[in-house]
Amino acid sequence: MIRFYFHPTPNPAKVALFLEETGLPYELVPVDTSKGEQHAACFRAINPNGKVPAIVDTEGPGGSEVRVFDSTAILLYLAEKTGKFLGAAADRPELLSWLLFLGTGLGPFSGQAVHFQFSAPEGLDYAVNRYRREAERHYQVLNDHLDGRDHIVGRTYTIADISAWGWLDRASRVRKGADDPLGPFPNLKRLFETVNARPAALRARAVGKDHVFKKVNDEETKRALFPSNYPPA
Ligand SMILES: N[C@@H](CCC(=O)N[C@@H](CS)C(=O)NCC(=O)O)C(=O)O
Repeated sequence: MIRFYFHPTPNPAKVALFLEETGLPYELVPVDTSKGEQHAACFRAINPNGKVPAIVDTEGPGGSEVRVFDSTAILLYLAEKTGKFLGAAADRPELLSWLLFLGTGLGPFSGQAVHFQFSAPEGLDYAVNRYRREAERHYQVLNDHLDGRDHIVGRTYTIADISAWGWLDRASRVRKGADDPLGPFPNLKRLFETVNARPAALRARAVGKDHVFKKVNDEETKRALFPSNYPPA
């Protein structure tokens, strides 16, 4: 059994999509990051970085219980465990390269672009430009790579495509104000729409819907999500 520590945000969404694609049995454990539940000692024991997603696999290597944190690590771990969505062995160098490109580049720059356009105090134009344009530059790199390709790696759907879906889903926030946020990146748009049309993507979007997550962005939420800028009172 997999325990899946979840909040309805882009990095957990990647794991939700993988789990729904494979049908691996899992138990959802909501972590309300707007309430600060990611900082609880019991959750830090599972992810010392205090972020979602994380999983506990009660049947890990050798039958032992293991934790895995960080969306890219979880995708790799579960793909190796199940043998699904890893692509061809000959393409492993490409798979690792694109997974890390997404996990350390496209994702974090997208996240910071959203932060500076929606959550930071106004007037920080340099930061907005820096992160938004870097996110767009990553979009362009992936868009160019996808020219003439249906998938990011090899000829099949892999965890790289699953990983990309998580943050591409937030393109309208990354490119705030754009009418068609993926329009200038047609290959990326095609990839997103292909993944998004999969039945598992519909199920992944429904994950956690029966849990009420906090929506209000008050002082408690700012302290929970941005502790370096909003230290405890
Ligand atoms: N590198 C990590 C990043 C995880 C991450 O930033 N998660 C966000 C949600 S998408 C989170 O937990 N935010 C709450 C917080 O930062 O306190 C991953 O890919 O899993």
